[in-house]
Amino acid sequence: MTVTGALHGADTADLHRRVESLLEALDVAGRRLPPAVAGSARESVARVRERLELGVDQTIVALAGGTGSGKSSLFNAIAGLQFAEVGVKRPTTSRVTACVWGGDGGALLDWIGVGPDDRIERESALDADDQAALRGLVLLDLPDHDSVSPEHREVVDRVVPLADLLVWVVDPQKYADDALHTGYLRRLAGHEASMVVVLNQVDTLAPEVRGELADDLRRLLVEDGLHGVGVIRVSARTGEGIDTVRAELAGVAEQRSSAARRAGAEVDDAARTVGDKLGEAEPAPAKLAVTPVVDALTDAVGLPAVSDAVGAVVRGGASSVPALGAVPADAVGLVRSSWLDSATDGLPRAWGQDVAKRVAGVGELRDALTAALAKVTLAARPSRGAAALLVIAGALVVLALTLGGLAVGLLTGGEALSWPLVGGAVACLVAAALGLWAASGLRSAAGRRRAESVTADGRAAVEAVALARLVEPTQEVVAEHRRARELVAAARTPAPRA
Ligand SMILES: Nc1nc2c(ncn2[C@@H]2O[C@H](COP(=O)(O)OP(=O)(O)O)[C@@H](O)[C@H]2O)c(=O)[nH]1
Ligand SMILES: [Mg+2]
Repeated sequence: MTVTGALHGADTADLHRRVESLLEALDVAGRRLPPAVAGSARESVARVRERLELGVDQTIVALAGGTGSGKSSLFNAIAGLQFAEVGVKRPTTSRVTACVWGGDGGALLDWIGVGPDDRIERESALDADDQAALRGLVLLDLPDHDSVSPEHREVVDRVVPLADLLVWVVDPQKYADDALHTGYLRRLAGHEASMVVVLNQVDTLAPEVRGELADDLRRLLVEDGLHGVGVIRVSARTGEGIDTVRAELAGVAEQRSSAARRAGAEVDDAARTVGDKLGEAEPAPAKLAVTPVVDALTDAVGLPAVSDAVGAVVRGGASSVPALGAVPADAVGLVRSSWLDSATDGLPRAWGQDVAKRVAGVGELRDALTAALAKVTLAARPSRGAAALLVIAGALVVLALTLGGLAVGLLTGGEALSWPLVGGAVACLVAAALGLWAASGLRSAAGRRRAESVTADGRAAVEAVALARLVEPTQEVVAEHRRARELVAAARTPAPRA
């Protein structure tokens, strides 16, 4: 991805991050996005990526103007170097000279078309402090705009729109030339915000006429339709006004480059278009709750009645073990469609359709429910504890009768009434009654427990099917929607500038 020599700083890195987020959102959303939207977002991504290869952290300032206005002299004065050739008529060449502060900007300069011998890097260890304000700046000395060669004008026309700031250099002799105004400046109307005009060679003017001339130039600019464009009085020869120009350039270097802003706007546009095709939020968790599904399905198969019947067998009130009814297809269909209604609420149509495709169909659901319910144990037999108590109570009654019989036998034999025998018989009867009472309590407790366990087993079987075949596939789609939405939001959010 990285192009050797390109100055890839924070703005470039942040735009890469945003582009990757958008691409991931496109991947996650996949076919659920309209193909035209996804396609145009991918085209934007490709364009932005291509531009990012050059890096967008550098700000470009271009010096433009007619032959002899002093562009090259100004270039040298700003750079503090004698690099651009002064007094050379550029109509003979379409070469652009560049000075780069803080990095060589290789890829960007290649792209602009600056030859290897026409670039210089500023900001050495010695003068780093001096030049730090211009870090990230690329200063270009353009071919003369008044060149007769269309090829050279082409260079100017191509580079001017790339510039974060266009410095138009005029001199006192030619600042009012009609060719300059009608041929060029008028075409720049609308770009005032990224433009400044330098009135150079003011050293050739008497101090008292400098202001007048600058006013006249301002008036002409307004006539050109260029409102509010700054005019800076400069002498590249004496250095007058150069600090003002440098301050202007430092202000530009500090800002985000227009390439970064354009790329950011393109990413934002594309991400917004994608985001418009997503829902604002996912369905609330309550809409994805499994309990209502389990309630409806267990009712449909008659689980409550079956649980009660199993309990009755344990209580001893019934003898046959009932079976769970077949799973009715219409009930399954109803449960499934109301699940889809609730779980896809607020999702865009394509996402809702995807949920419907991913969850089990009615037949599959019904088969799975039947299979799961078949494994629920419904076997039941009367409580053993209660049966044991009944046997003991029966034995106690027999014992009481025996003791009573003995007492009666003794009486009829003429003996006195045996109180210990009578007492024993009564005690056995009381114990037998207690045993019967305990047995009935035991039976109903066991019946209740068994009924509850059948209900729990039946619900668990239905819930397992509902989770695996309805809830989980739905949650996958919902999670993908959330991820896509968050990625789009990330693509639209630039990191704060340091
Ligand atoms: N007196 C004076 N001459 C200048 C000034 N700037 C440039 N020149 C001269 O104007 C001529 C053209 O300058 P140059 O920088 O080559 O202009 P360019 O064609 O726009 O690049 C050269 O002879 C320079 O020495 C200035 O501020 N004052
Ligand atoms: Mg020149």
